[in-house]
Amino acid sequence: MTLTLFHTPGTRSVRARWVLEELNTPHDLKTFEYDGEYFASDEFRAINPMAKMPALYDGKELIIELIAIMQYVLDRYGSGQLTVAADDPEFAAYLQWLHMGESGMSGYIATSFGHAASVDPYKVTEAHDQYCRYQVEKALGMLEERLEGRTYILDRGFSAADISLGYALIFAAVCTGTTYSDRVQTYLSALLKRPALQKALSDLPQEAVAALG
Ligand SMILES: N[C@@H](CCC(=O)N[C@@H](CS)C(=O)NCC(=O)O)C(=O)O
Repeated sequence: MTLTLFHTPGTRSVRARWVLEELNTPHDLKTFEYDGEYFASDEFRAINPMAKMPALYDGKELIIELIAIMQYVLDRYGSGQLTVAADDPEFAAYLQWLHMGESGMSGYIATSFGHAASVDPYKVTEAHDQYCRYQVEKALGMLEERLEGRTYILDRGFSAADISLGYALIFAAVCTGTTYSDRVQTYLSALLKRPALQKALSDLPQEAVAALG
């Protein structure tokens, strides 16, 4: 087996698991509970020099940025599934929402989550926390508009952009107590019905997963 995913339940690596499951791509899964001290150790930094999850190895090749991991798996192993070609009319929307889930949402959600945990070095100022929450609120407003008349973010149906966004919605609900409009909640509930996502969340307490809708 060439692909090895280093994963911590509930973290961004859920997206990597989800895409691998959607594509049915064989991989070896190495699961670690979150442990800041261990992640900072030389042993773990030999796996991921950034001391974070996720990390994907393809043989000796290491990829650590989540969206890059998704793109790598899609382009190398996906045979065009769940992605959009550059000459397709939905290409711009695809890229936009693929990245919105991480850069426009998860990064801010992670800051607010770390702040709420009140642990150094993740504590920020109240003003910065409010700023992060406001960024997520704006992204949710755009999502609300985009989902009018759509089940998934693209007209063609489910894509990797939904994986990016779906995880951001789960992350915000679980870690910052964010609640959603009926339309966004309906979208999240449709994503939660996907067997590949259920598998990617199977190592979390199932009451918490059920509470997501
Ligand atoms: N930009 C990275 C962020 C990765 C990241 O921050 N991962 C979190 C888990 S979701 C982590 O391992 N945090 C540990 C830490 O920052 O100490 C990506 O998109 O993969």
